[in-house]
Amino acid sequence: MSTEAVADIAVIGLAVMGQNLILNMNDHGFVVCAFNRTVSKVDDFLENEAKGTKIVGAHSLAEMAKKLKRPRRVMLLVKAGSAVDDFIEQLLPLLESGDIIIDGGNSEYTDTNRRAESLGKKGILYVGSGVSGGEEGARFGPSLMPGGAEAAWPHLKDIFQSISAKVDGEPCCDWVGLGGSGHFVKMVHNGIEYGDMQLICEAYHLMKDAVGLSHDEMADVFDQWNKTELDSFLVEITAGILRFKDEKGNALVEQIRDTAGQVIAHFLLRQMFRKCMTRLLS
Ligand code: NBP
Repeated sequence: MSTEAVADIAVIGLAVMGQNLILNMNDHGFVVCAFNRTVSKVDDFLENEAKGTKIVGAHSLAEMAKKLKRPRRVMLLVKAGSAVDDFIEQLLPLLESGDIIIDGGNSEYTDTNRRAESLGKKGILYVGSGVSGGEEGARFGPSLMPGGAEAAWPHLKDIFQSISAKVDGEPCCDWVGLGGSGHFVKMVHNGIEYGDMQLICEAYHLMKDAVGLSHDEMADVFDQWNKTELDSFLVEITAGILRFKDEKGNALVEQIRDTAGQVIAHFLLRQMFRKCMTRLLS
């Protein structure tokens, strides 16, 4: 692999979020250098999903740092917690003052505050960015909530606003504020989303067990609500989920064990929505 400084940004973490954000950046004309703790995944990615793109890879962090244009932009999409601290520690000897580290994972905002403060003293511009929209958002347009060292923003704005979702042409991404504010906003955003999901579940419970509506009738109510001020992604997919039948014609939702944690519940909703849409469109 060549070590010329060709890449606009590096992304570390080749699970679903990292891969999809890299492909999204590539679609928007940016050259991305991919790296992962398990290095074999770099080659797998280059030989499969990234084949035929401008994406480059690195087999070590040192090689990755050499491939980056200045100031270096390195985005982490790894499991929140110690993995982020471990990568920061390994990156530090390879970076110089004014280089930028972005944590795009779901880090606790207090951790981001701590990292932003300690890296600021070393001259590294640290950014914690909420990334919302799951794997499809990452691939085709996430909502991005960057915050931290504001001097990093002019170097990130073009990439972040290009790859983000757009509403009426406006990017779903702007600078949020200092320290861990990006991750704080993501936490509030998730809190609202999960509160919304709880309300939907309680409405379903009352309609089903107190009023005795069938699944199709409940779906009609959600469809109706989606034409009012309650219009939203979650209300829309709930109608599809309630209408979704298994091979025997029974409502599939009743066969999902009611024991999921919040992240799994979110995931199930998305999976069910995808299945509903695939069936409806096929
Ligand atoms: P995961 O959260 O499953 O993380 C997988 C990545 O973390 C892999 O690159 C893995 O490397 C690396 N990793 C792990 Br696990 N432990 C590590 C360690 N101790 N040291 C170094 N690297 C380590 O991936 P994801 O679902 O793509 O999510 C990435 C981030 O984005 C997370 O913080 C997540 O909370 C956040 N997020 C996810 C979603 C979503 O819908 N999935 C949405 C929004 C935000 P390996 O390949 O070597 O094991």
